[in-house]
Amino acid sequence: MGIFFKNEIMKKLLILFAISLVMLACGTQNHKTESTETQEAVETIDPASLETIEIAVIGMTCGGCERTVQTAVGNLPGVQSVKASHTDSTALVTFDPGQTTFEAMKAAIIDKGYAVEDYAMVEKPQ
Ligand SMILES: [Cu+2]
Repeated sequence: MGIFFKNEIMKKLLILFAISLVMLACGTQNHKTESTETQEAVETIDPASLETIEIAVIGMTCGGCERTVQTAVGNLPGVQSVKASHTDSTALVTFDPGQTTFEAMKAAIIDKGYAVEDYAMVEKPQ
């Protein structure tokens, strides 16, 4: 019990030491990191309001095409996940309908050189 207790104190001292090192490192770099901190926008998505649609995307021929579509749609606000498939010619998108629309996704996909036919709602798992 006594040894265990000592180890716990050592562990806490080491953690404190590590924390103070990190704080020192941060303190010396503050003037450099401040300009990039604005990127961290807080995006709040209510899981209950999410919808999933399957978009018919024409023209994808490989994994690279899938990634292009996924990135284009994924960059839209409120999009939680995108799974594109060139074999099925689909993109499965889960998103907050309060923040983006099918029309916005369609425009983003067309902008990358693919065609969009239509979309279908995907039932939420209950
Ligand atoms: Cu491709």
